[in-house]
Amino acid sequence: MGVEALKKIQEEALLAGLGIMDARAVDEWRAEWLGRKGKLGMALGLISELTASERPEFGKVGNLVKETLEGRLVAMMSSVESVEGQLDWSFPGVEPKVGHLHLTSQTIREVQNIFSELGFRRARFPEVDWDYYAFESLNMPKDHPARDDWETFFIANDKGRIKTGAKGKQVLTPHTSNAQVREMERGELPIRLINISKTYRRQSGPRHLPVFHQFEGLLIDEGVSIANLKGVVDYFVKRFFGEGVQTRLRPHHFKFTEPSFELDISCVICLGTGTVSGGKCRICKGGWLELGGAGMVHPNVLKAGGVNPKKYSGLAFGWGVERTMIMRSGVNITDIRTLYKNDLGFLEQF
Ligand code: FA5
Repeated sequence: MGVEALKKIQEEALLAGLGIMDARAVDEWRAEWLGRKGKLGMALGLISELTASERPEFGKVGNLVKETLEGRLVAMMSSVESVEGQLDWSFPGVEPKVGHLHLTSQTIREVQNIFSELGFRRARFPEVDWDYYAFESLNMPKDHPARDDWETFFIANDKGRIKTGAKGKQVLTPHTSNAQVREMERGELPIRLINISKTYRRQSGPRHLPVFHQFEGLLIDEGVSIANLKGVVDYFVKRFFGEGVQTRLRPHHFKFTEPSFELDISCVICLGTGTVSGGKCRICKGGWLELGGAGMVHPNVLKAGGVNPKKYSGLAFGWGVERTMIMRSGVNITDIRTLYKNDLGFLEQF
């Protein structure tokens, strides 16, 4: 036993003291290193075994080590006191909150899964796109009044001017139909596509969101007919809303489909009867609910995408994710904007 052993004890004791945060551990540390039967005390007791010439040096180093460890003990005690003054270590812990996906994300996944059962591949396209893909290639020439229906947001440059390029103005996609020609341009046929994306319109109200989601289906192949359209929408509606729900194609007009339809489903609340407990159903108007637009892809749109309309035909549909999910829940959300108010009391129900 020599001075090196004392220095080693100091080093080990200081190391063992690192990170001590509570009074009991401080006390244990004190007993282990500075107590009467502690490691330093035991080592100092061995001085009697040293020669007379070794003892003065050993005694001097021993005192220094003792002072160092006592100084550390005082420091540990005061830091534990200040921490324990603020924290009650005996207090039960707080369980971390585990969240879940937002209702919209849940619905998007479900829609994607249902269409994948029919072989539709999910794709995404730019949400900041050119006028050409949002409108012009969809048989909606510049200044066509039908464009006003989409109430589009345009992107301005830093001088406040609308950004333009070779494919026209830059827009926030007002509908997911920009997927149509973009997908055709990839040059792979046949196409079975489901595009689920954010869409943007200058609208806000109880039934309108400025940012919402649509899902757009596109099927292009040889011999695609309205019967296929009815079959695809029927499959989705029965999987999503339930076996008993009926579909109806109602004539409508879109520039990019011919013929065009609005797709209605029988009301999930009154089961298509229009009445609940003898009174008028408060959800639907006469037994039907409007889901969204659909139709057979216009030959001009096929041509814009480089697809020969004499050989191929296609079906397309585009519906709002939020409106579709609200219809199913039967929850009478009187204001669609409730979905995005981050009200946990509301969101945790789903
Ligand atoms: C369209 O956007 C067409 N592109 C749909 C289409 C695609 C037709 C392919 C034919 C072929 P429309 O503007 O009707 O159509 O919008 C479709 C659906 O989006 C509506 O039925 C509604 O469910 C939803 N929607 C539209 N605007 C809003 C809004 N501001 N907030 C929430 N949902 C909306």
